[in-house]
Amino acid sequence: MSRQVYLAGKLVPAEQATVSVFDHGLLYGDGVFEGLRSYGGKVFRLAEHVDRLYESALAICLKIPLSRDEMAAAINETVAANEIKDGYIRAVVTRGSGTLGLDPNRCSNPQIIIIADAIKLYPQEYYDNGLELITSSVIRNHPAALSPRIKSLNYLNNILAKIEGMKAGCIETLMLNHKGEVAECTGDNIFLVRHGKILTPSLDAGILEGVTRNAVIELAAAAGIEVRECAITQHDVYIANECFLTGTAAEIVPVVKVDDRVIGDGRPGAVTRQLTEQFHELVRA
Ligand code: PXG
Repeated sequence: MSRQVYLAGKLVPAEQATVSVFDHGLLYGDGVFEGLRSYGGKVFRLAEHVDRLYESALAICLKIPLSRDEMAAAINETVAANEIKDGYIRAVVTRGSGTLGLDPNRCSNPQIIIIADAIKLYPQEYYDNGLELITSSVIRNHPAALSPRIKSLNYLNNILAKIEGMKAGCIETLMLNHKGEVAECTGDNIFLVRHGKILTPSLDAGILEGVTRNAVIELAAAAGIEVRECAITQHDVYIANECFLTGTAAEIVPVVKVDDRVIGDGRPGAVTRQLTEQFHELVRA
């Protein structure tokens, strides 16, 4: 069976799923997207992802020509048509095809694309042993320039940081904000554990409000672990007992070294392991 991609209101074979070279998503990164996961054919926190997609679109004055329910149905339809059980879904809304000028008003209609694919996970080794991060010299976008709350098609900020990390042999990279505080990684949120309490940067650090981040905060609260959303410095990271990242693709992945400093005892910590177990139960529920 050939892969089916949702494009312009219907499912088409992947080979025929093409967009215009005049699409402002391509010309200017003018658009928004979501990355979602399905477990056993059911999309995890679909409503939350759809809400974030519409909030991102609202923030860039992009009116999506579907209701939220219709978008959710289109995502489910694409997952079902591809017989995806444990998969990865990309939903993209671009400004649509326009002229070579910036003017978004010259774009006729937003383009909606939904792709459902097999999930490519981090190697198991990272979950077993933890990963190493460096801090990037590239700071996260200033919220007054392009808010990191918007999941836009402009990911160059993150990609530049990722390039720097990959050169240093790191699969993820820590990004600071314009105030020098810890913000997030290129495609994952960050958490610390210190003295049994969980710390994570607050939204006003200029980060994406991760769906996985919110799920982990709920799981921690349910387990009676205190979670503080607050300003975090690199120093806080270096002296943490545990560190882990959260993201749709990564789920929860332990971090054991940052900028050559060993975190805790250099092994994935007990709180990280407990939350990982709880998260696995949640997604399989
Ligand atoms: N921060 C940023 C900048 C992200 O892009 C997260 C945090 C985690 O959010 P969720 O909602 O996923 O818990 C993200 C999302 C990829 C890829 O291919 C990464 C993300 C989304 C889609 C694809 O690496 N990260």
